[in-house]
Amino acid sequence: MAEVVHRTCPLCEAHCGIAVEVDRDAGTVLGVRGDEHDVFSRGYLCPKAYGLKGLHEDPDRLRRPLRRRGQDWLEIGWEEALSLVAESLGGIREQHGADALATYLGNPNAHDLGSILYGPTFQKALGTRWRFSATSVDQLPKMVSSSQLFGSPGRFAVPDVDHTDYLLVLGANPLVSNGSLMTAPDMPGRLRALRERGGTLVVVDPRRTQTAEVADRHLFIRPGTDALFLFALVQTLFAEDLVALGHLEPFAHGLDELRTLAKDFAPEATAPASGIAPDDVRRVARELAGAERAVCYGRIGTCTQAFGTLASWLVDVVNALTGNLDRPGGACFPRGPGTPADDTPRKRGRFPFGRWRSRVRGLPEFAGELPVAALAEEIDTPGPDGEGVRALVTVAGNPVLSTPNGARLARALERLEFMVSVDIYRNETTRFADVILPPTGPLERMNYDLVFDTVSVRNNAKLSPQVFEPPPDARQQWWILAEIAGRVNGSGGEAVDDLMLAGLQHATGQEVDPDLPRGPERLLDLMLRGGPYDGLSLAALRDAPHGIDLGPLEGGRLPRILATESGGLELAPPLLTADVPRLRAALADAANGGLVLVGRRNMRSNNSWMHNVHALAKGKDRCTLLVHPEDAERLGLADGAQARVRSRVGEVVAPVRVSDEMMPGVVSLPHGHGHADPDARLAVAARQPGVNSNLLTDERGLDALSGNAVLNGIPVEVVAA
Ligand SMILES: Nc1nc2c(c(=O)[nH]1)N[C@H]1C(S)=C(S)[C@@H](COP(=O)(O)OP(=O)(O)OC[C@H]3O[C@@H](n4cnc5c(=O)[nH]c(N)nc54)[C@H](O)[C@@H]3O)O[C@H]1N2
Ligand SMILES: Nc1nc2c(c(=O)[nH]1)N[C@H]1C(S)=C(S)[C@@H](COP(=O)(O)OP(=O)(O)OC[C@H]3O[C@@H](n4cnc5c(=O)[nH]c(N)nc54)[C@H](O)[C@@H]3O)O[C@H]1N2
Ligand code: SF4
Ligand SMILES: [Mo]
Repeated sequence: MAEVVHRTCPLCEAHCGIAVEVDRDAGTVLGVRGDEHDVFSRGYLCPKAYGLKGLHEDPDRLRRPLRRRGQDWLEIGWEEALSLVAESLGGIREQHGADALATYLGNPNAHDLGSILYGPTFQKALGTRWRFSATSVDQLPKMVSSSQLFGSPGRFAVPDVDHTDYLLVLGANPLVSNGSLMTAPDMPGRLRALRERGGTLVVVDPRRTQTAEVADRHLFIRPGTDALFLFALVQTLFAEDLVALGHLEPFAHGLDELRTLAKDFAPEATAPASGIAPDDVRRVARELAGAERAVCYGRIGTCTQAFGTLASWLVDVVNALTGNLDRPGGACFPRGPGTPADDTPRKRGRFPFGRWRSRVRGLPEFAGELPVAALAEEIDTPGPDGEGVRALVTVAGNPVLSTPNGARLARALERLEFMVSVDIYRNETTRFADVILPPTGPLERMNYDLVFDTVSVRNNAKLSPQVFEPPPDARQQWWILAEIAGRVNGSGGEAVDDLMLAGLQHATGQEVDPDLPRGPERLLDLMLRGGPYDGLSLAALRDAPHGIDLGPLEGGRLPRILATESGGLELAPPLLTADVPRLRAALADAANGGLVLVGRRNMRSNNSWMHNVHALAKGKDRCTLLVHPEDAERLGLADGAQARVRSRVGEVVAPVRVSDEMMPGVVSLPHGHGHADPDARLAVAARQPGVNSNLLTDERGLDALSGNAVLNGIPVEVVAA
């Protein structure tokens, strides 16, 4: 019998409300529709949501633990698998110390409440400081910047797209990505509404993206130079006396220093490197200052580049200087339902950075983790006394396809003494594991988007019930993580769960509801009840299948929610300003004609892992190299012909698409492809494998300040193949 379950789509940050029609008896999905009653997404959906059916029914999706025996893979039971994992990890730790273990947590962890809650505990339980994640190929620079400006790495100023009059977008393509560090289902509708109320959209990108196509103006920028462009905006604001801090005035520090620093970055000085004409810079600065409500937003393109932290910082600085930080229609701080209330006493201080360093290259720790660009060398370069990573646990990550110099990482994984992957597929990374532990699929578990509540363009809360009862021999992700954490330390998953419960009861001042089962639900209930909204609880969310709207973003929350040492807003924090000389040196790097590579995303794919769903993967090859007509002619590349792309670390061959959507001198290749590994079990993806763009990105290329990988602006040579 057909039934409809309302929940959110867990595939991207937009977390749209969906109505999943199922035949429970058959265990099949009959259809996926947008939930028009969802308080936040109001029926919006992108094509990926239909992929949930394919994902649920995919015969390649793993359902039981796998153990590698030479060339073969055997299904084994959970008890055997978990004992093997605990013994192997425990044994290596005993012999070589905890730092012989490493962990890598990938992106889908952020979309699963179980992982969000139990992941950190699991990492701590292993005792290693060699913790890695997709953070350092993503938003790490923004976190470093936020930690210095606001005192907390997870405090993001989010563009109030629904109320702004002027939106400046750098290095993001929300019409395709559906937004990031900006949870906003239906970006097409929201941008349309902006234009309809007379607002202006300006996009700064080396490619005329789908978002740029609908914008009022698009400015090509040479990759890696956003910090120069943003500093030129800052210089103009000071020079033309347009700085107006508004309510930030009494507690904003560092204004004089900013003014002094900006002097070297006048629009004329930055134009040769950035490619953005001085008049265009001044116009944007004046418009930002003149608009009633304006906001600047930067994402992947501004983070995964050589000056990621400076660019991330200057985005917030521009918003502050124009009086748009912490004000409706500007950049606001969402009030996450599962976060502590504003009046909770907070620890103030200088946020620690570099408390330990990676062994081989000395890269700094941040918020308890090391840059993933260092993972391969920490495995393949043993120290004189045998130091180095010998065992790895990956959880929902595919670093062979998603981190720089994937070929070196693949070779390194082969050397490990032991590897375990918690993952739903045997893919380019997990195929190196000795054991793969598959959790339930996304429709077989409840969820709550704890992370995205803190970056939503509208405060809201929604619970996602599980759609299907998982099969009896399936295990939830939180349970697997708790079991490993417990067993390596001689206890079990329940002991870990009990400790977490005790910790959260203490932190929230709430008593657990004894009727709730073990696991994430009862922890979430504590957080909601102890959070900023009276009356919110698990039960309240259960009564609201289409979500609860908690109102628009608010302004005026600063300085209350700041956790800096001074208690103020630090506009020129020393850790960041110390990196400005490096940027000054880049002024001399005027575009020299060398080709550089950037990435892009595609509407029907999701990083590296939805390519095994036929409904999404079918159709034309999307893994193409975009080349500007002038470059194509100079290089002798014809549309549709194959090109060989080379960088310092590797080469790939990909079909060319000649298009003037590219800035001359810049080529674009999407990441997440390259599914030709014969040991992977991805039958559909293998039919149209594409190439791995991270065979070209260089593990040596880092944003020197944060250690984040440079995935855009890679120097390459392109020749006809
Ligand atoms: N060149 C280049 N590289 C990039 C980027 C870029 O723009 N350009 N973008 C970067 C960004 S922003 C990110 S976030 C990273 C992503 O990097 P990763 O997180 O390493 O990679 P994903 O492709 O998201 O892989 C997700 C993995 O999780 C598995 N999986 C999916 N759902 C679940 C689940 O519910 N549970 C478990 N246990 N496993 C699951 C999938 O099978 C897959 O193995 O890639 C980065 N890499
Ligand atoms: N369909 C789909 N949606 C996704 C994902 C997916 O893989 N597919 N991945 C999800 C994830 S994990 C994330 S983090 C988000 C990312 O979401 P977005 O940040 O919107 O990412 P992209 O669409 O890759 O857009 C990045 C843009 O930066 C540009 N760029 C490259 N280098 C530079 C530069 O130096 N300066 C400037 N100004 N621009 C530059 C590129 O041309 C590209 O247009 O998307 C999420 N949503
Ligand atoms: S935009 Fe698409 S993938 Fe993202 S949550 Fe909505 S339906 Fe899912
Ligand atoms: Mo990401």
